[in-house]
Amino acid sequence: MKTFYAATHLEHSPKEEFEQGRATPAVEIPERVEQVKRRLEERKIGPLLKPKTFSDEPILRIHDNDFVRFLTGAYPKWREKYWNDDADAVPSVWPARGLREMRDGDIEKQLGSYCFDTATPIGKGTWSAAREAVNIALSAAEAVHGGERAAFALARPPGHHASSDVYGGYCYLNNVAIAAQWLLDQGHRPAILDVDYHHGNGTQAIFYRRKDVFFASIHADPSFAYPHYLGYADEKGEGAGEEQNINFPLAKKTAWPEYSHALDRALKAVKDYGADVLLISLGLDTFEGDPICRFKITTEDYLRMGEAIGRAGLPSVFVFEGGYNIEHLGVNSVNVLEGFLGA
Ligand code: Q9C
Ligand code: ZN
Repeated sequence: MKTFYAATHLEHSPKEEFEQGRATPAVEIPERVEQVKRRLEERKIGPLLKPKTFSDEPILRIHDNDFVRFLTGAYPKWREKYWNDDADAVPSVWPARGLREMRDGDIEKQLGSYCFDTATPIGKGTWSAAREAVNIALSAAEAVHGGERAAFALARPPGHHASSDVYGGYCYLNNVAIAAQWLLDQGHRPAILDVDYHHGNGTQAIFYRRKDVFFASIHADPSFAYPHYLGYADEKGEGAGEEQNINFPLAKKTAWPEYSHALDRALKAVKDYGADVLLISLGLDTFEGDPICRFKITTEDYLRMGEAIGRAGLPSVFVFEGGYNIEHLGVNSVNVLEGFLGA
């Protein structure tokens, strides 16, 4: 299996995020992708390739122009305002009910308008890394479009929490949505399966009123887990997108028996939709040893997860998302790919 990788992500290296009332060490760090890269090399499952550079056009099929322009210039603008400080850009005030949403002007207004949490800092290397992650996802999509059975986009920052004009959850541009749209534009019928521990709220929002991209997500029930405000079972799509969205919110401590049941149902929905290409938002934060999540998926289970996805028999684009146990992340990720290849 071809993997696409670029070193650009190393420059996106957040030091801390803010949650539970305080600054905590960042978990979405460069070492994540480097661990997976090392494991891929160890297991020799295929070549590691540099991504091609795509134009902005595929990004603008998903994201608003003003949002992309904001992200491109946010860090310099922040630095200009806070020139005697070196902290990353994080919002501190939001246009909640009763306030006016104003996307232009002062960087503080823009941050609050475009970002939905305090966990997603913009630093010096953030934009170039997010932009390159899109190249990586598109290169993997292009490989599959060209006839490969599967490809792996080893990209960070992740993407599935970002919608057309809002970022958050360590995500800036929605890599998997951009790749799905690109495949659609080449004449495919794509479906997205999101197995990250957290609901893919950005991806869901992007395709919620559309019938041309199917979305299935298996995740921790948002009644207790991030992103809290989306990902419930009654969200089934709207308008033209009715019944084209399916959520499987699962309980704390979910282990393989219950997980695999949801996975089988999600894959059946993808098959019933008649997808001819599958994109997988591959988060490994369902792991029993993940530092910020609460599922009980084991290293062995990831082989079975890959096999189940492989049995669906669809050309597949794996796009890297979350997963924060650095030590086990390489083995767990590559187990999914090896399970897939063995199916
Ligand atoms: N106390 C991804 O996995 N913070 N994003 C959660 C829990 C944000 C996760 C707080 C989690 C974002 C791609
Ligand atoms: Zn996650």
